[in-house]
Formats: sequence, C-alpha cells, structure tokens
Amino acid sequence: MVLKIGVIGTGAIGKDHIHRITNTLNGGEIIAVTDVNPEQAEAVVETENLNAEIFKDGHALIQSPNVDAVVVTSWGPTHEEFVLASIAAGKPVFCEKPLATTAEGCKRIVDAEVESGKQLVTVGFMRRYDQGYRALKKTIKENQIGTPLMLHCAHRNQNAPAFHGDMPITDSFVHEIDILRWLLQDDYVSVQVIQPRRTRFANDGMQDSYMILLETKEGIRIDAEVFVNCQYGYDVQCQVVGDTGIANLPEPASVVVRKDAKLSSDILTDWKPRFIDAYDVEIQEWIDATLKGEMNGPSAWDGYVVSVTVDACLEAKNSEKIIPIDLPECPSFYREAKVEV
Ligand code: NAI
Ligand code: NAD
Ligand code: ISE
Repeated sequence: MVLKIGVIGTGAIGKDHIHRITNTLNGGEIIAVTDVNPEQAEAVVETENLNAEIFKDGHALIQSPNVDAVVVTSWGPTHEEFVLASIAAGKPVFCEKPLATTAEGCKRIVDAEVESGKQLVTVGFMRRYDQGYRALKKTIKENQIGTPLMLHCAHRNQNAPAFHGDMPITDSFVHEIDILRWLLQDDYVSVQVIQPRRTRFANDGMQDSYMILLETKEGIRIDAEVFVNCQYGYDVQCQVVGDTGIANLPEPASVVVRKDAKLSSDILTDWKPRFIDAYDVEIQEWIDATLKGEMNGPSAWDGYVVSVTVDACLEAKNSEKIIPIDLPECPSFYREAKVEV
C-alpha cells in the first residue's frame, strides 16, 4: 500500500522531503504539491519527475480526495491554518517546526486534535531520529553516567543571511528546547537569556549570539549557546554531566588527517547533511506509522510545549529576568499515546 502525500510549500526543506520520499524512502508517493510561488511548485514537479497535481493553494490540496496525508513545509506563519485544516479533514499531517508561531496557535491545534478524538499531527523535530542523540539518550537511560546534573550545549550555524529579529531563538533554538526535554524526560521550569557582545556578522538589528540558561523540574541546569553566524561551520554540541561521568553527543563521522604537523578533521557547514539520516528516518517512520493508522513522533503537545518555552525565552530576553515556565498538565489524550520515539 502506498501513502498518497500532498506537500504544501516547496522551498528548501519541502524540496528535500519530496526528494527523499520519491528517491530514498519506501511507501510514499507525492501526488500533490502547492506553493504560494507557483513556479516553485512547477519546478519541483519537473525536477523530480513527479506525477503530481499542482493545487492553487494549501486548502484545495488538503480537501482533495486523492490526498491521504499532508506535509506542511511552508513558512512558519502559515503552519497553523494548514494543520487545523488537515485535522478538520481528518487527515494525518506532518508539519515542519514550528507547529505554530504562537503558543495560543499551538493550543488551538492541540484542542482541535483532542476534540477530533484522533492523533493526526506530527511535528518535524528530527533530532529525535538522529543516531547520536538516540545513543546519548540510551547512555543516560542505562545509568552509565549516573544522575544527570547539568548540560552544556551549543547550536551554531555558519551564517544565517535570511535571519532577522528573534529567529536564532524561534527558528534554531527550538530544536534544543525539544531535544533536551526528550533526552532528559523532564520539563523546564525557568529560563534566563543572556546577550553577550554582538558579532559583527549578524544582520542589522539582530542579536547574535545568546547564552540561554534553562532549569528543569528535576533541578538539572542547562547552558546553551545559540550562535547563527559563527563563520567556521554548522556545529551542534551537547554534553551531559552526570554524578559519575560525562557523555558527549557524537561528532559526525569525518576522516582524521595527520599532515604537515597538524591533526585535522572536517566540520560540516550546513544543517542538511548534518541531519540527513535523521530526516530520512523521521519521514520513513512517519510514512510507516501513518499507513498503519498510528502516530508516534513528536506530537502537537510537544509542539505546544516548545512554543510556550519560546515565549518564556523571549520574555526573559526582553526583561533580562529569570522567567518561570508554566505548563498546564499534559492531556491524557497525549500521555496515553503509543510509545514515543
Ligand atoms: P523556504 O522559504 O525555503 O520554503 C518555504 C516555502 O513555502 C517557499 O517555497 C514559499 O513560497 C512557500 N510558502 C510560503 N507560504 C506559503 C503558503 N501560504 N502556501 C504555500 N506555500 C507557501 O523555507 P524552508 O527553509 O524550506 O523552511 C520551511 C519550514 O521548514 C520552516 O518552518 C522551517 O522552520 C522548517 N525547517 C525545518 C528544518 C529542520 O531542520 N527541521 C530545516 C529547515 C527548515
Ligand atoms: P523556504 O522559505 O525555503 O520554503 C518555504 C516555502 O513555502 C517557500 O517556497 C514558500 O513559497 C512557501 N510558502 C509560503 N507560504 C505558503 C503558503 N501559504 N502556501 C504554500 N506555500 C507557501 O523555507 P524552508 O527553509 O524550506 O523552511 C520551511 C519550514 O521548514 C520552516 O517552518 C522551517 O522552520 C522548517 N525547517 C525545518 C528544518 C529542520 O531542521 N527541521 C530545517 C529547515 C527548515
Ligand atoms: C533551520 O531552519 C533548521 O531547522 C536547522 O535544523 C537549524 O539548525 C537552523 O538553525 C535553522 O535555520
């Protein structure tokens, strides 16, 4: 059986997901696409040689009886309306982060999904499918480093020419917010955001970098650097300090060269190759689960928790205070869901 998929938004990651579904993965076929910029949708149909209908907008695509499931890879501000429309149509939907650009928007999605009585939404937090993060979580779960006490993390992009405003937090740091609570099986209680001296490579008016301090319910302290114009490469770091040992997120595989009195290895420059395997596993697991009528990836609730935490980060940044993070209790609808990845 093949899952007939419609993709809304054929930009950078939309094209990537279409490519992997068409050429690398099994069980899915792209039969519908749309983009606010129609030439972009036409181009991907041609490049990937798709047998796909081009719809005038995302709503027409969702309504099509030929579309079994929806992938939302348009700009963040459009996600909420397309996810809500997919829920209303009773169709499974994979939505790239952010689920919505406000916590209220995410809550509307959570409420609509609970009301529909069926879990339909998966959010694109692909780090949960990364072998390195999975190995790190196993190390913690097996008690190899004892009880986690603190984490030192960094999210560095080589550069971010299209970034403005709070995007280092709303577009990049969201991945740490999701992955660290997944890694620790814990939730956040407070955040402080420190703004170091600004790099001269940041776009006008944008702060870069940040030092973000989170505290969890269990009292674990996290310091995370977000630096999206670091110049030297794309680099994601995570070190967990336990009471009997320390565990690091593995580095991506790279040949180590000894030459000219130097020991060196390459550093990646882009997020695409860094997480390519994770994206493949993420979308394959989504296709497989959807065909079985199941849902086991990051949920709408996870998307909501990230959004509430982002809001607290922004308040902490603007007020320069430590801001509490208050989360309502997770609805039983999500707690009783199948095994989470
Ligand atoms: P992009 O700007 O390259 O692509 C967005 C596409 O959406 C564009 O082609 C645009 O024309 C289209 N679009 C915008 N509004 C639309 C609408 N109303 N209807 C249909 N199409 C519309 O952006 P990119 O980098 O592909 O990012 C898209 C989403 O994916 C973002 O939410 C971003 O945060 C997320 N993303 C996630 C990544 C991850 O690691 N999980 C990596 C990169 C992006
Ligand atoms: P992009 O700008 O390259 O692509 C977005 C596309 O959406 C564009 O082609 C745009 O024309 C289209 N679009 C915008 N509004 C639309 C609408 N209403 N209907 C249809 N199409 C519309 O952006 P991107 O880098 O591909 O990012 C897209 C999303 O993916 C973002 O939410 C981003 O956060 C997320 N993303 C996630 C990761 C990740 O690592 N998980 C990486 C990159 C992007
Ligand atoms: C991008 O949108 C992503 O989601 C990448 O995973 C992230 O590392 C990058 O900073 C974002 O711009």
